[in-house]
Amino acid sequence: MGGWTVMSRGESRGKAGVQERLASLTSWDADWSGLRVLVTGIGVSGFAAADTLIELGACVVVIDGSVTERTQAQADTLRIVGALDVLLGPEAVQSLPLIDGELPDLVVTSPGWRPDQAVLAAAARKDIPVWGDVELAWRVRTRRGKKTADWLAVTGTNGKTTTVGMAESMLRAAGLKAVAVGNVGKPVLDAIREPVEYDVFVVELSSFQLHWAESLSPIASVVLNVAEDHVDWHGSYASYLADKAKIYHNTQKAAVYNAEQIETERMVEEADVIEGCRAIGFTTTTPAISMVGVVEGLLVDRAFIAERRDHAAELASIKDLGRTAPRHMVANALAAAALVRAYGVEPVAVREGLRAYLPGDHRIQSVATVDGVEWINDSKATNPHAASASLAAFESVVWIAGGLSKGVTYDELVAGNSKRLKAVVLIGVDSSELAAALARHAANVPVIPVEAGQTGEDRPDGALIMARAVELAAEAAGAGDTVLMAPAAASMDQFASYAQRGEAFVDAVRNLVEGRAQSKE
Ligand code: UMA
Repeated sequence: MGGWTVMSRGESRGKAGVQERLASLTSWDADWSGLRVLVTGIGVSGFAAADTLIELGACVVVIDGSVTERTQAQADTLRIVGALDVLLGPEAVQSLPLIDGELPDLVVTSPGWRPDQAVLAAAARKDIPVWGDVELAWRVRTRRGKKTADWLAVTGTNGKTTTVGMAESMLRAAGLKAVAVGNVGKPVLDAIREPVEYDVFVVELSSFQLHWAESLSPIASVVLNVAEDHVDWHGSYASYLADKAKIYHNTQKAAVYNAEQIETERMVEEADVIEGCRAIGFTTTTPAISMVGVVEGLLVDRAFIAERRDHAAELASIKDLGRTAPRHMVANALAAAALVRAYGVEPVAVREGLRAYLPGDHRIQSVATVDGVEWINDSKATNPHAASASLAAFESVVWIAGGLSKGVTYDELVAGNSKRLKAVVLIGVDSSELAAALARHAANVPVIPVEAGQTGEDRPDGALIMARAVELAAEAAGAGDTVLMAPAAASMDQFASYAQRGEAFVDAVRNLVEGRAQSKE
């Protein structure tokens, strides 16, 4: 072919053309047809993203590294509804697939996929934009003939799920149609596609989801707290913080920060917010102006009332939070209150919402008291910061801990709580980091390892491991002690999820209670 070559369609359209097209995709009614999209992951969020894109008329290919009954069933469904292709297995996630003979215009990724994963790294090299499912959700949130829900956004190392639950409850008490979505478990895209006309989404955002989000502009947003977590995914603690800080970007009315954690205030100071957006602090002590806080057992507002210079409005009492309200629960309630107050919710609905809020299982859940020993399930404590908040609530603890450590350090956690520890029962396939921290800072506390017991095909039997851990903890504990299962680590080395780890603990404790009752008969 003398002197010239045939350009593929992708090339002829050119990168600038694709970028321009992507920039125009800011509503459900935009022209998504024929857009070549690669969706990575076929879990909860990948499925929702692929399903949405197919509905929008895009050409969708989905890839996932694992071949299980679940992924195969999801793949079958997506093929039926119109996915161009679904590729499963380790080889499917090694390189960028072609869609209709060309490279994808866009990648929409599931949050669990690390940026250095082979396909995502290849997309970066080829300058192919990568969005998360939440970025996609933001872009399709408006739809002709349907109400557009406002967004209140929540992130933080710990307390996200509680805070979105509390805010949802407060908004509902105010008569609004509200739902908690995002990392809490229900993809935002699912809520958007429901026939319900929601007023508000309370969106829980993980650092992973924030990493892949660019254009969100919530009415109010909060970083509850920050502590070392997910360092392996982000590459460093600094990158983790930078991704968390993105939540404040383009916030419209209130950027809410933790007045007891300077890092969160700095994030607000540095954020590029919408003009007129206010910085609002929350504190578990007396609030300064433009803060919500606590005065004599009452949750009060010095931010959203006209007389805030010398007055505070009562929102609720700490007692409205239930029997035991540790400090971090009060902090979560205040953060939720700040978000909904920024949205115009009246104080009375804050109180009613808190009273109606039922915290989920696996969060400092009292399971039983047997022979003077209280058994607590805090399987949700998947990092040192959460476990530390939990340990701080008890005097003398037999601590069940360990698991997948996510590259964090345990020195501060162990050193700060060594006085409360009576014994430690160690679970986890490799809990050597935690064991080493215990040896350094709590040398005289007995550490009792539970052998992994390779009983399953490729996963140890979680139920057996937990039953053994509970047995060993029962031997170590005496009247007045608390057995606290707050592992400070993720569960996936021995259990399917933190929920399953918690259920295994609850079952084992119940078996213990029944066994003791029978032996007394
Ligand atoms: N996969 C690969 N290759 C990879 C990684 C994953 O093929 O390198 C595949 C898996 O085989 C699986 C799918 O991708 O089929 C899973 O994707 P995912 O890990 O992103 O999980 P989803 O099922 O889409 O769930 C995600 C969140 N998971 C994570 O961020 C890890 C859920 O948060 C969230 O509820 C859901 O989207 C809806 O938004 C869970 C979580 O653990 C609860 N979050 C972390 C936390 O809270 O600390 C951030």
